[in-house]
Amino acid sequence: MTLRALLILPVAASLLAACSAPNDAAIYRHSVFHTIAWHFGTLAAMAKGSQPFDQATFEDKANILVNLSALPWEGFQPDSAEGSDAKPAIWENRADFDSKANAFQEQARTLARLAAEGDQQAMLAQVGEVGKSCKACHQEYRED
Ligand code: ASC
Repeated sequence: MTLRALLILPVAASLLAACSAPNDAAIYRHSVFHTIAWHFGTLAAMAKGSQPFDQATFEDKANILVNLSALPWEGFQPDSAEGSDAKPAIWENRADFDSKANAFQEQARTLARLAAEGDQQAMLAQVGEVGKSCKACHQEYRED
């Protein structure tokens, strides 16, 4: 390797990293969304019938979801779309994005309330409503 190549490589590598690697804010929100998907996955499996219904587990997961649903939003910092699936439209339509984020949190709170009340049919139906509120945002604001 020539001296020139040795000098250029680190510069090229850092430029490439700046262009394509997710930034810390994106890594933060991705980790929260993955954690949400993990817990929601159990609820969705119960709603689909691919996992047996269990009241205690359902209640536990619904409460976890309420707490997690408040967390991703501070990760959508200005100029943090780079290297992620977040569409620039988030920052162009911030009020709409925020209202969809709030709708998801509201649906999660309803899920936890229904879980505490213990009407199994209502709880399982509400899983679908939570899923719809995830999807509403993904359709407009996430690259698929
Ligand atoms: C999930 C997950 C999503 C949502 C969505 C709901 O578990 O990872 O993106 O639910 O599929 O429609």
